Amino acid sequence: MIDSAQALAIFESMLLIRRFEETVIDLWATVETEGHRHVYIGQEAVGATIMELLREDDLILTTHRNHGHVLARGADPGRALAEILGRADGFNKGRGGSAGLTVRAAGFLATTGQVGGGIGLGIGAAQAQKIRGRGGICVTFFGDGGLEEGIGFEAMNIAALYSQPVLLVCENNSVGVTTGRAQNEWSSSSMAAETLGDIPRALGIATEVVAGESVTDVHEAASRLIGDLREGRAPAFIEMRTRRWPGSRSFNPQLVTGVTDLDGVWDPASVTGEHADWINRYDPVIGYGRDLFRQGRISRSEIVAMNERVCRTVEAAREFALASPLPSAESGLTGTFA
Ligand SMILES: Cc1ncc(C[n+]2csc(CCOP(=O)(O)OP(=O)(O)O)c2C)c(N)n1
Ligand SMILES: [Mg+2]
Repeated sequence: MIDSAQALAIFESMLLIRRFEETVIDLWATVETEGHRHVYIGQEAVGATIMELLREDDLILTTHRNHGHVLARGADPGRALAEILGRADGFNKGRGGSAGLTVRAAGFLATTGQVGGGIGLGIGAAQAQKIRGRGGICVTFFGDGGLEEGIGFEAMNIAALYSQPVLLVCENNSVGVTTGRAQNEWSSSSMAAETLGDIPRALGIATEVVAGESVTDVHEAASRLIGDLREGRAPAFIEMRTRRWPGSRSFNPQLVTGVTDLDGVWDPASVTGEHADWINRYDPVIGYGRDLFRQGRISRSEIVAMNERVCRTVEAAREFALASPLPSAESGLTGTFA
């Protein structure tokens, strides 16, 4: 069982991601900004739990759907939001934006919007950790779409051949090609393999499939595999199966489930409407809140206080990001080369 301090830290981190992403969607509708955004709603249990298990010297690679990973690692929400809005005070001076948000000081080697690219970069980082020999590992997060890319196969083969300390975290939020089409939804990958885990398994990589909305299941599998990696039993692959948040089914995220109502934690009957099934079965924030509440590890008033604290943090981040200027036109070529 996860100890209570760690459980509450994971829950607060998930709630922070949720409130942050709700704000991202709101700002997108109300403030003029460039580019697309991919939010982490529905996948919070994965990022928040894994980050809680990492050491400071571990290295991380992430994707276009990175906001949750960056926040769960403890990065400043104001600078993260400024980056998403393309502002000068963002972590990457506004040049990375939502899909390129990265924080070197927090161990993110890179964030790449090239689908599957982080798998290739991840094995390089893992090799560096192996040479250092201090038990550090690399975690590379990628979507189910990453496995369609040639680099994914090549990199996993090398990781297995060289026993590299890399945790390959495949966040599978796809509805599946056939069911997706039937429901007029967008599937993010089309694989010939019956399950995604068949691919790393064929290379002899330790492989697990986990219910990605369950902190308990993510924690159980990830803590065991990370322990194995640190002791040299490497590499490892986890398929985190989540049920795509209904707001991410269309190309542009929409807050179709509304601002998350935490009453659903202590009063399940209050969850009604078109998306009640997703909230009751697949919403990781409501689900973990219910677990902790039923176990008596957090009270209603403690959840309310936690939510107020998180909302204050996100409100301060919003003010900081909106007060930050756009990068100057003169700086347009800084950092580019030809
Ligand atoms: C190499 C490459 N091919 C295509 C794209 C266009 N693209 C952007 S997101 C995306 C789907 C990604 O699916 P997945 O990796 O499962 O991530 P999800 O958005 O579902 O979390 C694609 C194909 C890209 N960014 N990079
Ligand atoms: Mg996907």
